[in-house]
Amino acid sequence: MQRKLAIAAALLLVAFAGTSALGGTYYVATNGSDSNPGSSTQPWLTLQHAVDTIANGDTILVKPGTYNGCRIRYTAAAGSPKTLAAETAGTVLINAPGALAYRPSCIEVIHDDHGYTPVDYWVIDGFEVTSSPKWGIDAILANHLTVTNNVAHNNGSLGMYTGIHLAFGDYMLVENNTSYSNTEHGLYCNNGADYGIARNNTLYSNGSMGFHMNGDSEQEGSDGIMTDWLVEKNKSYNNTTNGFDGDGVEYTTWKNNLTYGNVSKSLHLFVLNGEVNPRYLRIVNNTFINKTGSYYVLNFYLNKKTSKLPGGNDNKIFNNILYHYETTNTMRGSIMGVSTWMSTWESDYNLVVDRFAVNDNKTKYTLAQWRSTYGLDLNSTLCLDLTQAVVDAANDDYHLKATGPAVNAGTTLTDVTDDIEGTSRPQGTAYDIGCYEYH
Ligand SMILES: [Ca+2]
Ligand SMILES: [Ca+2]
Repeated sequence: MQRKLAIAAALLLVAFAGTSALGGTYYVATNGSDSNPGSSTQPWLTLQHAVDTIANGDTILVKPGTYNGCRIRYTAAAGSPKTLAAETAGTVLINAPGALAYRPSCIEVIHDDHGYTPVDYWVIDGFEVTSSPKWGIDAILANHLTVTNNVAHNNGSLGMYTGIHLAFGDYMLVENNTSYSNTEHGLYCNNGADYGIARNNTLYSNGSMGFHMNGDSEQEGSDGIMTDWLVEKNKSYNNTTNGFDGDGVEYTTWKNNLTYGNVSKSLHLFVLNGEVNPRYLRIVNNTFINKTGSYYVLNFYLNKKTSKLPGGNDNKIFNNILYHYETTNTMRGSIMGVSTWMSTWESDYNLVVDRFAVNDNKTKYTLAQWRSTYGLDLNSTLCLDLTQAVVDAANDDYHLKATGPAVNAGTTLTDVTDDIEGTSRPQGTAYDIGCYEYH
């Protein structure tokens, strides 16, 4: 009987999916009219009319051209998303907020100016978003939001604002976007948002971080903790502060990511606005390259105020390239830890320079001292010349050299099944270190 019930439930799901697949498709074009029916031959004119009009399961396709943005204010439903998409990715430029903008940002997903009412299950796909006074794409309490295939650049003329800013919502998917030269961050997910995925985004030359994650307990409605994110296959480079960070983040994985050329750290884990110190994190198979003048590659930070918060425990650091160009400077290095947290950590099979520290550089170690003091990185590989490990560091090609020290020098990780380019792991005799598997 139980099996029959399960089959019936499965059939219901199929029927439901079939219904949503039959949702209507509507069009917007620069020569359209909002009094048209929204068909391909009689399209609408404005994005705002389109997003206000469609029903659950419907899709809006925007024809090539330049448009003002919109405020998405009505929710969709599980199994019946509403989609706002460029008919052809890269041919639709949105370079100003819409008439109903609150924030103002080019594409807003927010019900009202309080943001207390969720606007869920939307898909935003394929737009070039630029020249916003504040944020480019900007969502406040949009659960199950998908933001994909967009390019956000040169946004934030009124101050420090982010290309793609997604606050409060759980289960968000941010995939295949490029965000560059915005006045603040490339990608910013915050206000306690949980269960998100940031995958295959390219984030560069932003005024602050590539990807900023912030629990942000100061915002009403936020629990101050970012729980259970997957951050994978992203590239974050040449940003003005850090490549990645996490403020109040737990149970989160960074894997197969690449950083280089960022001004401060590759990955910074701390509490400023969050409510939990970094705990239960997996930092695996990343290539993190820190340039001259930057701080530690992987940096954990605890201060007097945040020492009253829970966390800091059970972090795992495997198979990463943690390279710093200043291999002899005692103020920079591969990992900055926190001494009171590290008895619960595991760190090994990384490619490192000969410098580690704890407690914001109060105590510094060589690799040998780090091993004997904490028992970490016993099988890690010392590398004082990156050109031995990667193909062409001077031109930012961090694929591995066949004969380099990172090839087949990692450990088997069952949650890392491929590399940043989709090459299955392992190739050869063992896992490689870093985001690229040599093949
Ligand atoms: Ca949360
Ligand atoms: Ca290998």
